[in-house]
Amino acid sequence: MIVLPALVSLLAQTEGPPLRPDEAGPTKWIRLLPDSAARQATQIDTMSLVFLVVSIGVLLLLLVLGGWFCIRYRAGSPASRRDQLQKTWPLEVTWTAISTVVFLGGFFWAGALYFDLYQPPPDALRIHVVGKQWMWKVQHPSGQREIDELHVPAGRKIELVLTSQDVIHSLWVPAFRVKRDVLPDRYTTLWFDATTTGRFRLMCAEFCGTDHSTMTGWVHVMAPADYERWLGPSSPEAPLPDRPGGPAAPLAVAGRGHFFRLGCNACHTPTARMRAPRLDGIWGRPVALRNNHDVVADDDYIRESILDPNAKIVAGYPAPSLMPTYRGQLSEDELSQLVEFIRSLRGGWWEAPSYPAAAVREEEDR
Ligand code: HEC
Ligand SMILES: [Cu+2]
Repeated sequence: MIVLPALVSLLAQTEGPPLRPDEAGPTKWIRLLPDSAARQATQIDTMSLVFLVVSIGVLLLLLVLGGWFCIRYRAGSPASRRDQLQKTWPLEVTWTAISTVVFLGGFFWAGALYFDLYQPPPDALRIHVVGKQWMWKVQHPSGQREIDELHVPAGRKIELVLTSQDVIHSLWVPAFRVKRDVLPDRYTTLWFDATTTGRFRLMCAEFCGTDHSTMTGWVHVMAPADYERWLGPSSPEAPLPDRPGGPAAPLAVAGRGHFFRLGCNACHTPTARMRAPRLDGIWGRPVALRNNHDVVADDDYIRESILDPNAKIVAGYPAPSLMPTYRGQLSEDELSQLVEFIRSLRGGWWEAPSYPAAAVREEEDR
């Protein structure tokens, strides 16, 4: 019966100041769960607690009844064995119905939570994260970069767009109760709604080589005003990304730099001479393919179109594709920037100097 003391300490946890791993001080009780610092965390904890209580209830009922019958009807006991209950329909139907409702209820509850966790809301702030042996590289929409640190505003939906530049990793933030595999050659996403400001561990949860255990960092959840201050002024006038010493260019502006550097503009600008599909407005929309299927233009589709143009050819264009592959010509970071550029075209084509800071802000506010 190890669960009972555990349950007590779990309940006790909700009182008192939250203890952080980096905070020294006497531990008042055994900590079963890490901090709970996101809306998702509260939902998941509540659900786990209810499942735990229901399971313990059923367990206790069976144990008590089983034990009681063992003793009362042991061999040689004088207990009467005459009035045996016959099968009754009302009883059968009642207990079957109750357990069905309880367990199906749990199924739908967990299912709803699962779908919520796996569907980032469209108005989330998108931050790109690349895992590599053995660090996390972060790019904010306004161009700021950091390593093994992730600054986010509290009270704002955050979507992390994840990919790996080598092996499989997994990003885990225990205080948010979210974890997602980070895979090479595709994007996965993870989203959360941080509620509490503070510093919380983030780590790799998939053994990824010798120094896997050092692949950790911190999520800093800041008050929105502090986050704005932390971002600092972004400079959309700097069209060259990563100019040494220069201010960070917004991701989409950096991506636009690659678009011209790699010559995508020869085919894909609205005024280009070559025949190629327009990229403005495709984001999030279904694209009709040559093989009569439809595919929604999301991060993964754009990524695949760039690295492997023949994988999915747009309807009305010849196979093999006229578009060359760009595999090996872009780092993961640059690819994220290019994808963000194409995403930024969802509201229409824009020219470099006309991409104002206001648009970046608006993008972040959405
Ligand atoms: C030689 C002309 C050419 C160049 C250069 C070129 N593309 Fe393409 N691109 C095409 C053609 C033609 C298609 C349609 C056929 C296909 O799906 O492969 C296409 C399709 C695409 C699609 C899918 C569009 C849709 O409507 O679904 C994307 C995204 C894309 N290209 C991005 C890029 C990017 C980014 C670059 C630069 C790194 C680039 N292209 C360079 C010709 C080109
Ligand atoms: Cu890892």
